[in-house]
Amino acid sequence: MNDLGRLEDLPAEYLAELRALNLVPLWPSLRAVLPPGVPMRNTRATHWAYDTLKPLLLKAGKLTPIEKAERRVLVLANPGHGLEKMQASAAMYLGMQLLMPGEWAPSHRHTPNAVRMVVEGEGAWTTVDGEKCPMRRGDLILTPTGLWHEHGHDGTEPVIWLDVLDLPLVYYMEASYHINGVRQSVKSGRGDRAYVRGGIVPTPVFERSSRTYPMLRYPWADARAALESLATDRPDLEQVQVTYVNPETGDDAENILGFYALMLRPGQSVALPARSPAMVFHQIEGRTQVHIESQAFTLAEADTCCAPGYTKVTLGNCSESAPAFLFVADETPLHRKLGVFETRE
Ligand code: 1HN
Repeated sequence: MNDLGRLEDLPAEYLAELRALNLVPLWPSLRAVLPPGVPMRNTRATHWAYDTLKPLLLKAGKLTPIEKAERRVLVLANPGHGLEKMQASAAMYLGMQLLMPGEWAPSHRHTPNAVRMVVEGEGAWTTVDGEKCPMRRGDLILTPTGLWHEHGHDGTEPVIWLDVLDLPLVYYMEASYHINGVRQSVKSGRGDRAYVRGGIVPTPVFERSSRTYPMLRYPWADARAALESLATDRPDLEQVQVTYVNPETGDDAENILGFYALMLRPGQSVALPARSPAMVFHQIEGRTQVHIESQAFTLAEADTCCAPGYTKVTLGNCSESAPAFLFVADETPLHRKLGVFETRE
């Protein structure tokens, strides 16, 4: 590769003249913005252990009342991006949110898309677009772009969930904003019941469904059962994985990030090829040994980690007798829409 001219090679007065006119020479920076073969990535393989994070989140519950926080969240920030950027990867934001019994996180809507993966506790609910979604461990609840959402808690123990948003991307696009609302009135009808049988979907007789997002809650019991059925039906299948999709269109559940559940058979190890999107892994059940290039983490239950794009990842079930279950989020829908998605062997 030929060397290109450096900024220091140019006369200072010439550079000053350019700067005064808001002009910049490309060639000194060309290799930095367009590196050979593999992109520059700020995203670093990072592990957040739940047992170290949880006491600090509970402490936030004591230090900051919900009225002073609106959303009481500790952000899982990737040090490669700088902690203040609050990014897990280029397009993904992760946070652990705490709601105490009796608390209410008021209704609002915003341009970034969000999902919640429920980690711990009973009795909380999220109302999205008038649909009251109970929150139980392992459930995935969508709050897609523009839909009103609020959280409440009628139980007796703290409830904690993982938020995944495409906030870094939407913020970068200068398209991130929110609007505050009032308490929603709950409408009848629940997508998780109406769409409970894959392949058999409600057919409106009098009018077509006007909902862009017909299913907002994906119960863990159904996702887990789908994985177990798939593992039994396809003993040859190496990657026992399901995708959370819109049941009417078959497209990804949201526009920008992709969401999946993965089962590792007892003792199984799976090598994922290097793909362009960054990935997030959250342990729902069991323990998983994760290798991301030269780094290794053991994901215990409720632990979360992320891997940069263009990087091989190996997942190994630590148990020889029980399956392990993981929730996965990635940037695949975004990369496919932009035409930059690739897999490398
Ligand atoms: C948000 O609206 C929630 O509604 C959680 O629970 C985390 C992080 C950034 C921006 C909006 C929520 C968020 C958020």
